[in-house]
Amino acid sequence: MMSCRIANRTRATLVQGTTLGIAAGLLMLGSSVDARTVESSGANSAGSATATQQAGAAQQSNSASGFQQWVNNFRPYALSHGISAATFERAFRNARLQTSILNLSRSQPEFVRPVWEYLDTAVSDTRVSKGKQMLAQHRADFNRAQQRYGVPPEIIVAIWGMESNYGANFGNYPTIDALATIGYNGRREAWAKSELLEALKIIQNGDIDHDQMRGSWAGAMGNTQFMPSSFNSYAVDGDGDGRRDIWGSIPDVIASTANYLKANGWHAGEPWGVEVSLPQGFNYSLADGKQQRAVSAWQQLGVRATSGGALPSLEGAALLLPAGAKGPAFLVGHNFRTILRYNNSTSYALGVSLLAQRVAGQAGVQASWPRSQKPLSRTEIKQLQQQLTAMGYDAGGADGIVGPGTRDAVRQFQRAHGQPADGFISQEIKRQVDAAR
Ligand SMILES: [Ca+2]
Repeated sequence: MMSCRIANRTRATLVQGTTLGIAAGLLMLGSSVDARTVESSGANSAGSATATQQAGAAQQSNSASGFQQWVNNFRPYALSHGISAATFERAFRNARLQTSILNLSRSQPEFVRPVWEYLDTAVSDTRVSKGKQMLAQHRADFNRAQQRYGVPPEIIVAIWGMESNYGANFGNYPTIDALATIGYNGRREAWAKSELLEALKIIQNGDIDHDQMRGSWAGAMGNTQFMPSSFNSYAVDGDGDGRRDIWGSIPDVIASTANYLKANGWHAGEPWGVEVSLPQGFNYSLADGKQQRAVSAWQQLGVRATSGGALPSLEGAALLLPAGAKGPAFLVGHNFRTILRYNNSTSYALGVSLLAQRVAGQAGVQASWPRSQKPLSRTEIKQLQQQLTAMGYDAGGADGIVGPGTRDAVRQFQRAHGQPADGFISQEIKRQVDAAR
C-alpha cells in the first residue's frame, strides 16, 4: 500500500527502492516502471498501468473550473452507486484540485536505487529500535491480532514501519482531493473513480470524517496505507468502538493489517524465508525467485541456512538473489509471496521481512552486498537492451526498464560466455556485453 498504488505493480523488481509515505508515492509514480509496475497487484495496489506509461498521451488538465466540472460529472455516477447526496456534498464541500500532484507524477528518475541502498533505509537501526518500541508499547494488541489472524507481531509492525514509519508519515493529502485530482487528470480515470467511490462509502459508513481522511497523493490512506477499496475489503475494528480507523486507532491499524495478510493467505507458524549460502558451481538460473521447489530439493542442491541450522519448512520455496551471484541469497516461501500481495515489489517484501527479523531480535543480513557495483542509468539500460537484442538475445524491447525479459536476455548472454547466469544487471555486465560486440 505504498503510495504508488496508482501504478500497477506486477513486475516486482529487485532493484527498485521505494521510500515511505508521500516521498514513496512520488518516487513510485515516477519510477513505477521499475519496482512496482505492473498489472496486478495486491489489494493495496492502485490499479494498474503505470502513470508514466500514460503520461505522454494524457491531456494535462489543471484548471480549477475544469476540476469542478469533473466533480459535477462524477456526482450522478456516485449517487447511482449508493452514495447519498448528503454524503457527496459533505465530502466535496472543500475539495480542490491538488496541482502539486499533477507536477509530482511526471518525474522519471534516471537512476534506480540499488536494493542495498533501499534496504539501508528500510531496515535502518533507527527504524529497528522504533519498531521494538512500538512492539512493546502495543504488545497486547499485537498478541490479540496474532491469536486471531495468525500473523506474528514483528511482521505487522514491520509493515507499519515500511508504510508510514509507524505513522510518522502517512501523507497529508485529503484522499478525496487526491483521487479526484487523479481522475480529473485523466490518466487513470476509471481507477480513480472506482477508488473515489470506495472512499465515499467509507465516509458514508461513518468510519472516518471526510476531513480526517488523509494519505498519500496516490490515495493510499493512514498508518498502513490502504487504498479505499482495500479498506472496504480488509479493514477491521480492533478496539471495538464500531469504527474502522486506520488513521487514529493503533488497535485498528494492527488488526486491519493482520486481517489483510490472513485474507491473502498468510500461513500461521511459517517464516517468510531464510538467508542461505550456495555451493560452488551452483546453477544460478534456478535462482530467479520464481522457480519453486521443496525445501528438501534445495537442500539436495547444496543450499544451506547461513546461520548453520536446518532449513525451515517453507511452502513452495524459491531462491532469491536480489543482487546477483555476488550478493546475499534468500530462500523464500509462501508468506513472502503473501507480503507481495500487500505491495508487489520484491525489494519491499524483503524490507518487511528483514525489518521483522531485526525487530524480533534476530540478526540482519550476513552476506555482503556488492556495494561497489554502480547501478546503470536508464539510458545505459536502454543501450544494454539494444546491444543484447542486436546480438540475438531477446530482451523484450529497449525501454530502459529492467524487467524479466532483460534479466532473461542477460542470463542467456552469461550462459553463452561461461558466466554464472544470475541475470543481475550491473556495470560489470554492461562492460562484458560492450566487449563482446
Ligand atoms: Ca475502531
